[in-house]
Amino acid sequence: MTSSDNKTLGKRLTGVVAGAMLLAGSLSAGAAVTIGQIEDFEDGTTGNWGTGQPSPLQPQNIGSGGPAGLDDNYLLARSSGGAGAGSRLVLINEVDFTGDLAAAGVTGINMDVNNLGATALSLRLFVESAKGNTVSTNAIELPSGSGWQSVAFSLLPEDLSSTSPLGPVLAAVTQIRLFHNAAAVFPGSPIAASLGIDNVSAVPEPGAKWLTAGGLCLLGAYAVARRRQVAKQPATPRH
Ligand SMILES: [Ca+2]
Ligand SMILES: [Ca+2]
Repeated sequence: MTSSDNKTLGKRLTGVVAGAMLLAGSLSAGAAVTIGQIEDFEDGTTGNWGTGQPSPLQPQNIGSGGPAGLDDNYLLARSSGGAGAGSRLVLINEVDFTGDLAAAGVTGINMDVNNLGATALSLRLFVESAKGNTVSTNAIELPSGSGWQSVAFSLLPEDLSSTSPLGPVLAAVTQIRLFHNAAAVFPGSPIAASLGIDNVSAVPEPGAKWLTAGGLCLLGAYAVARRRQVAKQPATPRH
């Protein structure tokens, strides 16, 4: 082997190791929440959303009629009202929004929702961890026949109600639930409901927005400075 061969081999090995590390990183990241992940239900599955108890009304993937219309799959969740399994509207996900939300920079979950039932819904998120739980302080009110609406569930501390310290809860999330209740407590009250959801995504921390805002402030300051500089110059007569 020449020295040049050795160098080439070294580069190849470095590439292989780097590739393996990237793969390992992406595999472990796949197990927890990541910014930008989106569930559009186009694979025909329920996208890891289910009901907690043996409900006779299991969520269903509907092949058409999502926000984009024809051929846009969405998930249909139903509840019966009354009592027993299936009486409450709830969708549980134990896969896609787990782990350290704070470390992942996730501070909200956005989705499209459509109230296909006859009763108005008060939608909230319930976040569960081994260190306690938390729930949306304010509901997203969705009237009957709402059509598809894009809604944002905030996971910022100021938008959550919790008896447990929020830090540890959001650092070790084991599942989230989308549910209906007029009050900020889980579980919700029984209701006969029919709810479509689609395009469920994890959204980034406002830190990113603050950065943008900071950048805009700098730009604004620069613009003001420029205007002042321009103003100091003798006015050009208009013709
Ligand atoms: Ca879809
Ligand atoms: Ca489709």
